[in-house]
Amino acid sequence: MKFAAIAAAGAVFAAANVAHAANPILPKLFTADPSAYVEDGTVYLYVGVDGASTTDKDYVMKEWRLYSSCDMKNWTDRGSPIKPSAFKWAIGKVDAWAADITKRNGKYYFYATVDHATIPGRAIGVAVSDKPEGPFVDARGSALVTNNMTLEAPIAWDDIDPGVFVDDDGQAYLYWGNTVLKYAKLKPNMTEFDGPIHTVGMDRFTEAPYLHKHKGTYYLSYSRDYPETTAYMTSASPTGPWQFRGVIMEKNAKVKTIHQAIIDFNGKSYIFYHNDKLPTGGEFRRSVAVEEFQYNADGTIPFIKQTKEGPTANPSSACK
Ligand code: FUB
Repeated sequence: MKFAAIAAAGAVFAAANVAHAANPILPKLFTADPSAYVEDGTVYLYVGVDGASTTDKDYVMKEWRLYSSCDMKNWTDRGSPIKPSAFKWAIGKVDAWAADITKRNGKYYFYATVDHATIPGRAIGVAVSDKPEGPFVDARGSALVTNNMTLEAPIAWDDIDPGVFVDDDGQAYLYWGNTVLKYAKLKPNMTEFDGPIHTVGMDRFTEAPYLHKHKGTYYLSYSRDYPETTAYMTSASPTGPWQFRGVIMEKNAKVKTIHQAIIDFNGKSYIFYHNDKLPTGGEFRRSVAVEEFQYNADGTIPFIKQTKEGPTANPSSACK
């Protein structure tokens, strides 16, 4: 091929991989449970793929996928960094439930909810990679959390939705849960707990705990009630005590879940979530969306409306 033809082919390929997004931001797939990680002026967005048909009555989640953006408007498909089958102890078929990622000591750790093959119920595994785009491999060869390790809620799905956070002093924490909120400290190897599993006594917690820090305050956001709204609490410490601060996003019209992730990127703040707004969307056919917001002067988070437009472009000069 001559240069012009190669360039044209490249442009077509690039266009095919980049979504110029209003909300929902990934219009070609049904996606859910966003987790976002920021590094080098780049936002890495990890989602579970909702593969259910319009008649399916449960989640059909065969893989997690990664998208990246330099401006919060254009999203590049980076493929699948890991599938649930990476966890050999899991059923590993349609169980790519919510996940979260962080970096520690130069490695990337991906905490994921899957179905355990031999211990009935959902479980949490941890996978590791040298790069945010993966590939990720099972870091333990066994589950980090299994359903029989926590007995406060008599359900098979109370050990789901890991939210991982590394504090400025290097200490890492894992929050997770459905119905009952739990957390534990992680050892520096990120694959073992350092001490006991704690529960956080609180009303109306459903799932999707997500811990982040902004200007010295710890924010623990989560899904509340069912159908879910997004609510949050704050504390001066990553382990509480927590002060309830209110609801920041209203429930969806059709889908009962909402699952948020909150980041700062290039001087602005954003919340990812999922809704049901792609055509034929619904309970098991969700779509990830994002909104920009500004913290109030006192550090509280305002109520955030879902929009069709999504954020305006915020190009990062640091993006690689
Ligand atoms: O995607 C499966 C489950 O639905 C997630 O683990 C929950 O957070 C809810 O979004």
